[in-house]
Amino acid sequence: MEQRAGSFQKDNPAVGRFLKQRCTLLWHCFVTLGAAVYLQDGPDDRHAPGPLRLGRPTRHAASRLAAQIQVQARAKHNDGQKTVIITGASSGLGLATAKKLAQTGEWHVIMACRDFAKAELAAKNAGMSPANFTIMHLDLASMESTKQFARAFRASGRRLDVLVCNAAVYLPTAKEPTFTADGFELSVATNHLGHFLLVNLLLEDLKKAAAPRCIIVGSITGNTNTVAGNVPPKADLGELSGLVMGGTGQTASMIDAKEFDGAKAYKDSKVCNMLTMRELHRRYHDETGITFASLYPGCIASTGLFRNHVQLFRTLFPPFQKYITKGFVSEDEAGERLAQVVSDPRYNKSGVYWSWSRESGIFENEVSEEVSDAVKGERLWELSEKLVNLK
Ligand code: LMG
Ligand code: NDP
Ligand code: PMR
Repeated sequence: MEQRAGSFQKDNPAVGRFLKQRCTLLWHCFVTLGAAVYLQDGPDDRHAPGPLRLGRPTRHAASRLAAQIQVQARAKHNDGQKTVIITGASSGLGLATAKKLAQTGEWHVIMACRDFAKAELAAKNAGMSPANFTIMHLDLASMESTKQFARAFRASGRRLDVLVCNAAVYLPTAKEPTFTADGFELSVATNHLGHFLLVNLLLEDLKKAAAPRCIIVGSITGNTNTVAGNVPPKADLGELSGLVMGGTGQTASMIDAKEFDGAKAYKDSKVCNMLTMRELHRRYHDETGITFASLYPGCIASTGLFRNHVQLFRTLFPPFQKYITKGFVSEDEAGERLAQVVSDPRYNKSGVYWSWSRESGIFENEVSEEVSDAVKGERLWELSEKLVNLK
């Protein structure tokens, strides 16, 4: 019977998709009602125990040049300021964090962004003083751009105190995968591989700082030990077969080499982010003194991350998070949280996944079984190294 249903769906992919979507929807309704009852007294964090070719032309070649010229012009920087690079600082969490840190005057924020003009306008609207930030071009979906960014940063002569890997894309409604120029699926390329390459290229720079930190933004939806992490499709890297295929020059749209699912690709990329942080800690913390950490900043339901979701979702999601799960945080509050992890001397513990509860504030959270799988972390590291040509 099951087999017949399987082959029927195979022969009729549209019907299969329709059935799958209806089932997902029914599941959402069922879980929402359950969660509404279960979560009446707080967000689910309280219960937590604790080949991918885009062929995209370099849209911003002129901006990049401008950015580099700007960096060189600002090379005579204020030595009293610490430097933090924040990827994806043109909106949402990245922008809010950049604003918080810049306004202290103690930090010079490198806003590493793919859209120079957007970042410039965002910084202006946020009231950031030009003395406290520099915009540099970085397109994480391109290995060439990432390498160029690292070179340009080094050429600026700045010390690097903290690197924040924050940028991400979420493509839940995509029916087909988009491939980057390097041949990787877009969300894994941007969220994981781009950052993986960037961290590796900037490790030498980080090592030179007095109290360096490297923060990689994770998420609750990548951790299947939570209610949010159990909303289908669930994160699951499987045997990493898609990455193995990538290394052989073939194209796989998912890390587990299964059928493309944009929402899962995002959640998988978040698992990779958290596994990478833990592997960085294991490999380099003792030797370099760098603090590696990840975090779930809360559900910032109003950011641009959801720009590609269906309109109904975008309308219902913020009130759902505010009134039902109570996991909602504003961009400003989430920015405060990330700024804390970047700069507060109390939170310099390495290898940690930070979360916040309304009642008791910041705490060290536990990650899922998959995220704590050190063997998988090491394997992911080795495969990623090959894919981004570091090995
Ligand atoms: C996505 O789903 C998949 O997640 C993704 O994996 C990918 O496959 C993608 O397109 C591909 O699809 C799509 C799905 C998202 O969207 C739809 O299918 C559109 C229809 C959504 C309809 C949701 C209706 C849910 C109804 C639940 C009713 C429960 C009411 C409880 C009320 C309790 C009151 C105390 O799925 C969603 O959009 C689900 C979104 C989750 C948020 C929905 C929550 C609705 C709750 C209503 C919020 C109202 C809040 C008011 C609060 C007032 C309190 C005073
Ligand atoms: P936004 O969409 O507001 O911010 C994402 C940023 O990433 C934007 O600045 C975007 O640039 C940038 N970006 C996207 N692609 C690239 C690329 N190829 N190269 C460089 N930059 C790029 O989303 P959020 O602020 O919500 O997301 C920030 C982080 O927080 C992500 O890591 C996300 O996974 C995480 N997170 C978010 C949660 C939420 O509820 N919102 C919950 C948990 C984690 P552009 O402006 O040009 O589009
Ligand atoms: Mg989720 C129980 C608490 C909780 C929390 C804290 C989140 C966070 N979500 C929770 C529950 C639920 N969500 C429930 C019960 C449902 C079924 C209705 C649900 C649904 C849902 C959808 C369809 N949630 C989502 C989506 C998305 O498309 C978002 C996503 O998965 O993006 C990858 C999302 C999120 N929920 C969250 C958070 C933080 C997100 C944004 C994801 C992220 O950045 O990781």
